[in-house]
Amino acid sequence: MTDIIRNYDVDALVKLDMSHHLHPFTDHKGLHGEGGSRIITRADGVYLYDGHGEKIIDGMAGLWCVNVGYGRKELAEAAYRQMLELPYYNTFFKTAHPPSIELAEKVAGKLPANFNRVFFSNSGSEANDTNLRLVHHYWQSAGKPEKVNVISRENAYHGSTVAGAALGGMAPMHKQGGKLIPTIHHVMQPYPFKYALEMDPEEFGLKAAKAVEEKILELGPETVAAFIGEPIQGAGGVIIPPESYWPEIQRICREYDVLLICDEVICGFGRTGNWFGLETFGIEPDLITMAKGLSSGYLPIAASGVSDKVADIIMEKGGEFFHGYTYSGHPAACAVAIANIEIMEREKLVERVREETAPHLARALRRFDDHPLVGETRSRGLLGAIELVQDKATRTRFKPDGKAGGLCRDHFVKRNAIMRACGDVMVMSPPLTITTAEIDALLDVAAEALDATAKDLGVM
Ligand code: PXG
Repeated sequence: MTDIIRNYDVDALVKLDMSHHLHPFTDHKGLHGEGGSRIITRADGVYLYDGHGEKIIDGMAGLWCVNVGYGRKELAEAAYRQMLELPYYNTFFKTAHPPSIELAEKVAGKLPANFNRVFFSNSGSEANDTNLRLVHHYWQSAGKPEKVNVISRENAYHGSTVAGAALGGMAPMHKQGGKLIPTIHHVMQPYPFKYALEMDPEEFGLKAAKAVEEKILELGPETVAAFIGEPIQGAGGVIIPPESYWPEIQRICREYDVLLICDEVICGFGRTGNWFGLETFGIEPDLITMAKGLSSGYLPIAASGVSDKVADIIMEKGGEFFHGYTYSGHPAACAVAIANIEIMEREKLVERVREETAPHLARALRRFDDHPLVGETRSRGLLGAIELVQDKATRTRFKPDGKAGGLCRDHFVKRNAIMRACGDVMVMSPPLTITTAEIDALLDVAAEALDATAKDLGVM
């Protein structure tokens, strides 16, 4: 528990927020119309507290990131000690500092054996920018500069910088930005619930992977540089691919000499019951994107994992990689990330997810299978989803898209619980420290929220 509990003038803060603060992914007209933001003032374990002292169970670990839970003094102390010793120095121009070196070694030790190097940045978006730049640098170093095209999936989320948004497959983001990067292309996502009503899911998994092969052939394999994918698509709605999907993607990338980028921003650091989602699905990537769980969100830090295949060519060829951020490998953020990984190791959080809480969540979600609003529940590790539909048999959605999800999310909020609505999919991604009893408590709220939503929609 935190020692400092301040009292805030919540109403004044809400007004100031509306006057001066622009929020990410927000319709400000709508927000102001509803009276402004909820002010979160502190947190502990899996609970948040708002300015009125309400206790809220956080089924999203912030934004899929607070893996070790809130209130970890050890992480605050790691930052404090590092700031006193060396608050900042850069890692450009032939310098480094102990935390950046120690963290690079620690992260490389968690990655597959053919990954020995990491490049630091400050967010998942930046790490994906870095990976895209590394892809181009690699192919130029390898003497194949014509390999420039990158393939991603529809509804993927890879960040919000220009490269992040272009790599992602979020149609509304693309509409606001025009065609952001013309060498980035999108194919169908491996989303059986949406696309495989009358098809065997494993057969569908192969079909979705084949879409990548078709795109490679359409563009010309000699022009295709990389494929990027999240092991499980998070912000797209916790889309868990059939088992057949990733092995086939792997085969295709090898056959056409296409680099595979595994975006582990959500799946990494224990979320799927392994240190990385690539272990859960048997993926063997060339580049890995990490952020969020790397520091459990206590300070911003992200990293690109670089395989020997990529690093060796770049190093053999030589020449400067004209890329980096002022805060690449920030000492305090690195110190926190090291302490965060140590907590995960000491408390065996990955094992706990795999052996205890993930199987519990999978079982517990089944209670909703017969609910009139629920088309499917699914989970892997501590990523869970509940699909909301108007018609269970045909999987028809309510109109307009997102209405049912929005109503359901609001019923959660009213009950002091957080699950996120991705359109009409309710998703959860709680801290990895959540107990089975806390999972049950969250799902008890889900039961009430689903019933209330069904009533709103005239289904119950
Ligand atoms: N890749 C993946 C797979 C992500 O989920 C990013 C990259 C970008 O990370 P940064 O640190 O630049 O935000 C993400 C981030 C949501 C939501 O509403 C999801 C993310 C970020 C913000 C909101 O589900 N994912």
